[in-house]
Amino acid sequence: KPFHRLLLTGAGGGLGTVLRERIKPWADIVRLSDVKVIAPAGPNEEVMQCDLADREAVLSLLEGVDAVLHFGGVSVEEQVDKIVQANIVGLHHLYEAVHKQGIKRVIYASSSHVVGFYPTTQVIDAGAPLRPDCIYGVSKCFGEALSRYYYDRFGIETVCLRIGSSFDEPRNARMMTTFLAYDDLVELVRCALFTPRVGHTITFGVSDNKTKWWDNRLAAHLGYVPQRSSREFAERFPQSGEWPGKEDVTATYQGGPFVLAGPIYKD
Ligand code: 15L
Repeated sequence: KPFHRLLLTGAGGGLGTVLRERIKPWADIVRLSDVKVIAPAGPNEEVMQCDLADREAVLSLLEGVDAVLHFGGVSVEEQVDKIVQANIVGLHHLYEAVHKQGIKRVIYASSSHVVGFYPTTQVIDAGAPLRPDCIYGVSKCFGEALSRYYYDRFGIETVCLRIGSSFDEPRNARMMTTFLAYDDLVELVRCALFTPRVGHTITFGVSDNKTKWWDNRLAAHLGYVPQRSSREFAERFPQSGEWPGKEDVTATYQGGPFVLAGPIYKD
């Protein structure tokens, strides 16, 4: 198989669960980690419970690993402290360990919320200045910057996947534009992992939906061609033809409802 040992973090999350089943052909051993308890290891799997904020645990987690699919961390707007621990402190632990172990490539689950304050009337590419729409989005900007640094300084390659909305099907009108079908997610991860030279690449994770906010030409070298589309679900949200609705502030920005969250503190 192409890899001896692949690490998938966040293996108990929404996308981790999908990937766990689908990446098996790529490695002799898939190491799975999550902060919570997940289903026990099956054949050719290893399970290691790990809190990204725990430096020693992360250093051990990366031992013997050949490439990383980093889907761990906080994935929505949350208490600022939790986001900082997992997505900032924890991500630094991860890259420190990647460097120590001589690992050459990371696939980083970023998010479209790094640019969620762009209006829905605008099409942007990966060169557009960041406009995060929440603190969670800001933490993902940190991940894109940190991975850029580790490439420029140490030559560690990262593909940042600015994932739109990856679910079994679009859940609201906005997701008709941001939808990333699971099949396309797996294909995008495959392209990110197997393209020979990626340097530091930023790509939008989106299916071939009818409405487009994101131009992926700057990541054309990945060879990702989505096969699925939210068009398959067109009858579900017929009103999305009139998108964006003028009266709905969450339809004004690409980030949708995330733009309204505001920082969340403990007290
Ligand atoms: C994200 O970044 C979240 O991780 C996911 O749960 C979705 O809400 C998605 O964005 C989205 O914008 O739909």
